[in-house]
Amino acid sequence: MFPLQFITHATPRYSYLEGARLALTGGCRWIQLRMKDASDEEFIAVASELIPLCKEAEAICILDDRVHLVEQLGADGVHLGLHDMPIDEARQQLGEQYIIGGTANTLDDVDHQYRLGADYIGLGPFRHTTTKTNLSPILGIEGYQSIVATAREQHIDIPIVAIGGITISDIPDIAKTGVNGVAMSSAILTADDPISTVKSIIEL
Ligand code: 3NM
Repeated sequence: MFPLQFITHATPRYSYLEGARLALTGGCRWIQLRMKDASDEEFIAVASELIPLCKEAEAICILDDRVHLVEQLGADGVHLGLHDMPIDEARQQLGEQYIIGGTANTLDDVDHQYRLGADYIGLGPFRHTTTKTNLSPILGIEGYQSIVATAREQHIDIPIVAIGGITISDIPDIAKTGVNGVAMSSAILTADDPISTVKSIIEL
């Protein structure tokens, strides 16, 4: 079983909440609520419905970026990009009981986020994606191979999750690079049957 994180994204077909609900129904047990351009008010409205659903499913719910809402909403933690609040500062605010993830695009970023105390790394992008703007350079399989191998040599002992434009057919090759899981959005939301797609990914 290869762990899957689902990243929310609003599409013409599904709202943030509908997408997350499909992922949970398919068996995904890690949802990152990402609503980049939304106001806190909009974010809180969705999170207030999503977090109870995650708790019922015994799934982790991580908020993208919004450290200030984690405790108020009862989320499990926060994911921080390279230009968001530094991980050590978020840790000071939230404490050890919350999960804090960090984005990385290079080995230096992985090392940096690890030293600041991240619990896991989202390393990407694997390939081009329109789900995120201001995308960093693409890593491809070779990028993961080299970054993961060097990180392990340097005893940077932290779960690394691949992200960015990943489709189900990429997963076997990505898994071989030594990453610990994948984070996906559009490949699930644009699938003919998102629920069975999630099931297949989890069974891989
Ligand atoms: N972060 P999709 S790529 C949220 O490279 C996010 O750090 C990325 O969605 C990074 O599976 C990305 O639709 C988008 O590409 C992931």
